[in-house]
Amino acid sequence: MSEKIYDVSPEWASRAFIDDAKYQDMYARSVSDPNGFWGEQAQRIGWIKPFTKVENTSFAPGHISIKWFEDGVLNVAWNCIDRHLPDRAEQTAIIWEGDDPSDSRKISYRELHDEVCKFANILRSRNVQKGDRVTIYLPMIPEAAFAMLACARIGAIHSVVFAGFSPDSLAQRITDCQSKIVITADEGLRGGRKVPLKANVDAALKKCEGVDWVVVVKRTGADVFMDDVRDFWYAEAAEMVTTDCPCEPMHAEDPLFILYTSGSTGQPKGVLHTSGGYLVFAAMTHQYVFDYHDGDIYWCTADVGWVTGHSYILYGPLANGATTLMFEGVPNYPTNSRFWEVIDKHKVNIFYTAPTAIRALMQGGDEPVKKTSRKSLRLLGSVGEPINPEAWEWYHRVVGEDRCPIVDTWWQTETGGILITPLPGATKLKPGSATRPFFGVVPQILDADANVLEGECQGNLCLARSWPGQMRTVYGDHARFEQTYFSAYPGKYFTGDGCRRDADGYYWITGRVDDVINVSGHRMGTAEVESSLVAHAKVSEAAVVGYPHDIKGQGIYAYVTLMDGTEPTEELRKELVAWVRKDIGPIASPDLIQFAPSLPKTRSGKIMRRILRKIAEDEPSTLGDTSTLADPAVVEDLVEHRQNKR
Ligand code: 6R9
Repeated sequence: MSEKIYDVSPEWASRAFIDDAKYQDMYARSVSDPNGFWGEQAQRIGWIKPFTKVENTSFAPGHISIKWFEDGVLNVAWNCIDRHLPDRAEQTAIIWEGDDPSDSRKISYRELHDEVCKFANILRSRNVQKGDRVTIYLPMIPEAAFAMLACARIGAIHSVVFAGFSPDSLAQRITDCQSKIVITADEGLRGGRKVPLKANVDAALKKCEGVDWVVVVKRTGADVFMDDVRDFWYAEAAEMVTTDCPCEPMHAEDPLFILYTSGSTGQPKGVLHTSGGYLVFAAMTHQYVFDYHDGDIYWCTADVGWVTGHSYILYGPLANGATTLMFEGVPNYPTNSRFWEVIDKHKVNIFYTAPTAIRALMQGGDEPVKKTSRKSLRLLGSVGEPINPEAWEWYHRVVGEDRCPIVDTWWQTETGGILITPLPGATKLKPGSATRPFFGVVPQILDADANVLEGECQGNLCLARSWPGQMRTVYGDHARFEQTYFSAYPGKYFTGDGCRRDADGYYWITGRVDDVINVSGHRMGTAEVESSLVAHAKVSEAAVVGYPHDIKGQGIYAYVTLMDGTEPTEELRKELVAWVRKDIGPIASPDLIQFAPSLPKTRSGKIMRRILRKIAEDEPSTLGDTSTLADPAVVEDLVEHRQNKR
């Protein structure tokens, strides 16, 4: 681990909202008087009816219940748009930068209001009502933001499905939340390549029922199939509606959105977030972590299909009246300089991206960065996976020219917003550490026997109490919520992450300790990839683990046992990769497949993943205890035929 420490510069300590003394004070108050603290923080947003109660939460086994500001009434879209109209109607709300560098657009708060109202009226005209679910399968175009805010405006619950997911994955998510309407585009455009979104929706809808309407946004102008009854063009519908759409008053605990995320077992879970607490938390973290001041240009490179896009492209920034940049493209198109060119083009001050992108760009050397100015940059951020100190140093030295602090923000889909992070005016930085807890966050590190460890230690990361942005339930399955997050360590929320705390009380996230792998910052359940593989006629058994990958952080390593009599050929290997890619989506494609005559199992038939992980990581000397194996010879064969990293 890196031992370097970067002090807070005097300029940062004085310009930032929070310096170290203020952090200490506010943190102490946030844990000693959470009701007072959060009651005050909640005043940062507008309430139609003020709340009288702040926290009402329980992590008690059998009674998991999370409510914040529960008798308050608000509307999230009003807070993100209408509230700003008196002061900043002409200010840019969204800068949209297209895949093609010549394609960009600025949307003011007034235009955002009009577009969102039109979209909301289209939904209302199709009988979408408060509480109905709306599936959004869109590329990174402004209409994705309009659609999400339109749902929030009328109280519908959006479920955004990342546009890289396959028809089957989309169908599964539509079915789980019973959406009656799907919003998509003719095609997406990324890195010069087209993605057949409408065709994917058509394929998905062959596998699920109950969808009455498909709204299609024109992006590329491709000639796509349109069902006479079910499908209609967004632009045509938008001509029939007005730009006036009253906001639905919502209770703080009314759902805002569902976002599907992978876990250690079974199919992806619908993480449910509600209105009041989520918005307060997204807005507050956005302001303090990025030290967002009026007039700043802020860019988060995530996709709106992930939680980072929800909280830190859309809801947090817009609740703060910010200018937020939305980027349709990829870091290396048309060249490796694209990110830095966009920063110069739009004078970006705050830039938030993922370690996988940093590592990929770092491989291209310093020149593509150095040929750009980046003088507008003031702060850098990282999210999605642990950032290795080498990538951190490069990001700091080359991209930020030693002048921009880096906020390494740890959080999850489930947490709604950032929980462990430096604050740029308050926290000394250590490359690779997410540093200290945000206000109201009480991390604990536990050992396997559920002992809470003190001081310097390493173990499993739990959160001892609730915060307003916490997920409320798994959509339609509260028992699964309790089982997944509250059963390993009763009375605490278990994150699924391993963590070390150093002598300064800094937290170092070491990665997932469950059967979730983090590929390029995207979560993938090993069980999902396994069930896709075994669905192939030639596969008898499969076990999937993660292994260290230079760019992606983790790669997907699949051990596959074939049906008797099937030849393990290169061709079949390719076929299986393509199979999973088609079944789940490109992010789930195995990087390496090892054909295994059999898998290491205990005498009771359990696959010993610990051993498979060690082999994939090329650490056969640390296999540990193999005495419980039914057939120890299996391991030798696996070690001998281990696939090499590409
Ligand atoms: C926001 C987001 C969550 C998982 C999380 C952890 C990993 C995220 C991290 C990080 C180390 C960071 N993770 N940020 N690990 N340092 N700064 O990524 O949500 O897609 O749900 O993933 O990502 O393992 O548990 P999500």
